[in-house]
Amino acid sequence: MKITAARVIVCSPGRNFVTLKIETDQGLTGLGDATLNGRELAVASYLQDHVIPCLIGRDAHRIEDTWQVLYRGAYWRRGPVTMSAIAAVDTALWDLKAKAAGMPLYQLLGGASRERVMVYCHANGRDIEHTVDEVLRHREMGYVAIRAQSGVPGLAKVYGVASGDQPYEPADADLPSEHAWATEPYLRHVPRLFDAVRRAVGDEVHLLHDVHHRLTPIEAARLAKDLEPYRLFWLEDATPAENPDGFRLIRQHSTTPLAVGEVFNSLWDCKALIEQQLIDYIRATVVHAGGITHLRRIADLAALYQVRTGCHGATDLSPVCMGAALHFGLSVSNFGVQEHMPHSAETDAVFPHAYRFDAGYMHPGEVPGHGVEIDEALAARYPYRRAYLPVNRLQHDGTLWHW
Ligand code: CS2
Ligand code: MG
Repeated sequence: MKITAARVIVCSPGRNFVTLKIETDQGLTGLGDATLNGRELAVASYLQDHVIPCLIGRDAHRIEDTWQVLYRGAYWRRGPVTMSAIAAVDTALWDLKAKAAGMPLYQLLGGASRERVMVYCHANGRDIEHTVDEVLRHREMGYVAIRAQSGVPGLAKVYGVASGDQPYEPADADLPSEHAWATEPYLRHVPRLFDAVRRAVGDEVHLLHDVHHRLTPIEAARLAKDLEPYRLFWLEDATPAENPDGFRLIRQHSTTPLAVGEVFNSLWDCKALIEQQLIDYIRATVVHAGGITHLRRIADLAALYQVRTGCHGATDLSPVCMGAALHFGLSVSNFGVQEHMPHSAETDAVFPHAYRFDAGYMHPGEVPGHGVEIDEALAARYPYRRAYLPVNRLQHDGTLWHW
């Protein structure tokens, strides 16, 4: 099965997505997600200008060899742009191989290890009361794992919490907006939030929280310790992870499970944290961590240390990534949970998909391939719009704060 053509489709049905479509001489096409929030066009150019010319004429079945050629052959290894581009090719080739085999992708990954994939949702509120209501509302929708984030008294805007009634979108402006941050009110507020949420929802629901890398290691240790009574499923991105020793410090003080890795793009980002058992869940995902091929390697290393998967699944990862992640999640032995932040109706219309949600769980469907397609005519009606993630500055003096 020879690759005859490939193209990059950039569209913005509510938000920006970059999609790679590979065509073959068998008439089959494969799709891969290449979206890197806020840096979309860099990946589009990497694919268009540097990768696609190398793909034409290659055997689409040679997934591993193609991965190695793109990774090692570039000389310049790793990095989010490179790894998202490789991921798009890899995902499209797995899609093609599964279509050629007439099987859903999870069958090629070893078959199902479970009946369905547990997902967690986002319950965001302007204050504690509103967040409790949102947690209960999502519980009613059937979710068994719920991430709770709330506005913090004294802070005008908090990342991860929507303003007004609009659904939350991480990239909120065409130039980075600036949010004021203060650590002390946040550290006081979050335990109060989880006290209220746990009382309202009971013991049977998994509760999660995302710190978005805003704390120093010792502040993160304090929060992890203060949250112990509420028995979180995980505390995410408690401190930036470039230095794995920061997580050792948190570990020394708390038994709250830790998740990290949505910004990781390679096994090498995960290695020390996994091998030294400093984390419990690895959040690397298909699109940013080199595709299905590389994510399987990360999961296999994690399995040796009883670290489970918890793939990133925010709305800036396209339905193509979600479909691939669900096949991966259904098949991988050390699955933990999959993030589910539903896409807008516009996005879902551009990307028709076989995956489905049912009472807190998802299933990738039984369609050959990963089960996600793109309506190119509809996509063309939504041109790219520049959109950036915000930055944080300390409220009292304007110092740029983490991430
Ligand atoms: C978040 C995301 O889903 C998450 O856990 O951290 O909103 C993340 O900030 C965005 O995907 C960044 O693009
Ligand atoms: Mg996160």
